[in-house]
Amino acid sequence: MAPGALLEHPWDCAESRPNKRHRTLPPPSPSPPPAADLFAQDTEDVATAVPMHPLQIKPSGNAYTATENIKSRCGSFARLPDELLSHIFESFDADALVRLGSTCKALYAFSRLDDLWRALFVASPPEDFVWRGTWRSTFLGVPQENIASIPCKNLFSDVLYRPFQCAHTPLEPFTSNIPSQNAIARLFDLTCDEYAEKWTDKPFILTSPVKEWPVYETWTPETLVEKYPHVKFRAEAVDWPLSKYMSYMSNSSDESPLYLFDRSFVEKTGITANHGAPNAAYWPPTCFGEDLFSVLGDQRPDCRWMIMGPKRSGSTFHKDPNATNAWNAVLTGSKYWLMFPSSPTLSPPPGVILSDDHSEITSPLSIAEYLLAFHALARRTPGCHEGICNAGEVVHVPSGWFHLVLNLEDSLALTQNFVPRKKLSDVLGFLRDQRDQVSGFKDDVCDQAYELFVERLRETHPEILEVGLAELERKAKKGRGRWEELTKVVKEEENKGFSFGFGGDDDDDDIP
Ligand SMILES: O=C(O)CCC(=O)C(=O)O
Ligand SMILES: [Fe+2]
Repeated sequence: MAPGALLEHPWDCAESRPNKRHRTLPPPSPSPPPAADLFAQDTEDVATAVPMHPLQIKPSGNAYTATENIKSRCGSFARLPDELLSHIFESFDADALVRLGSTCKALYAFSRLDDLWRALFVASPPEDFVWRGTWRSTFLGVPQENIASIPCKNLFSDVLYRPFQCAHTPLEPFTSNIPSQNAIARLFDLTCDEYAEKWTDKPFILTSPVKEWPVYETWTPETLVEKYPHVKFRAEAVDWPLSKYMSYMSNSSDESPLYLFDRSFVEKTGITANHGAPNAAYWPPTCFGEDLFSVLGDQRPDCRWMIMGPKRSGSTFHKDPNATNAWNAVLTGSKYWLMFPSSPTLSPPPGVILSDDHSEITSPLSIAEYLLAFHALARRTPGCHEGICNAGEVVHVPSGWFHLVLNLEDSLALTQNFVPRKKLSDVLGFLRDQRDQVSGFKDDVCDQAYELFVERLRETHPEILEVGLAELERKAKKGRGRWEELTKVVKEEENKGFSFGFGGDDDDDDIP
């Protein structure tokens, strides 16, 4: 049947194209349109491996060849695009969702979107609960085996199908066969001098230091849950006892799995993290040298986290805070890293949009969605670095680099952010000039972080501070020099009676 055959009611095709604000993929139609060629290779490889949707929902494109679309049977709601309908459902409470879901199959399918139930759970987490495999079952307190699954045949919706597809698309094709020119360097270890001279601005993986740590091979999700089953750890917006998080880890299929990211794990587990202490459980790889933020003592910004998550969890593209460098050590599992350098003259990674002041980074909502839409292009983009960090290895993230991280297996990792001597000027510049983006400090320090850091460095490391400030000044001059160079061309042209620079009556004095 021709695509037009279903258009008897204009609202039948209200959701003919996915347009969710952050969802950027073309429809997962049975045969991808030519515009999808950038990622057709990857998506074609994986599309066949996605299982049937449990409610038998199909992507929107299938409506073109179907004889019926059951969305047309949900009364006035049928007039609304799926996108809008799902937004409206976000404002309903559990009772309204259950009631609406019992009126017809299409609304039933909308009411089953598990992200709606995740949001309800997070907004008012029950004091006590049993994780039951989905957010809906957990929130309603109904065991999975008592939940009916009504087939919704002839329902075609990308809004409903897409999260399921992203949660079940195999991701290995994106993380394997890393082109040699993109591969992050793998090294046994580095000396402090080698790091300072050659590696401070580059990503690399060290294969040796983590294997010396007492927590390596003794800290695993299983040993931790045995020791600390009732200790609550932070996982995004919720604090869950570790035993609950572990049952979530082993039995869930969220598109973006809840990620445990706890900054107080040292205090909660009672380990010693001080370098040099006789009973230290781990320590920063020695090549990174002194962390200059340590001069701030307990006024330093948050700097260490324990990270745990199931396969397919991870971090979407971001830069680390306050222009710090970071290391990220895998204790169990493995992580795929995708990184890009950044500078005022470089474009952000494909699929990533920066606000004018660079304070906000927008990219597809989930890692799977990013990989499906942009990975092939990212891989071909100059500056792309990729690598896999296995258990017992540590990756170095240079200051200011964009990075996306995907757990290839259930993983446990420790990470720390630090200020190496070579990057002091960048951190000073960030604290001084991007005050509204400074983060991780306690509230009473945040506004004065630059002044406090300078004061402490002056007391403890005056020569290093001197060098850092001189470097900052040098960079500022270089920046001004470049601006003058650019505007000189305009002025020369103006003197000749012609201007292509800013047009009309623009006055250079107004330009900072
Ligand atoms: O292990 C991960 O998911 C990456 C963590 C990360 O990038 C960070 O802590 O900034
Ligand atoms: Fe990061």
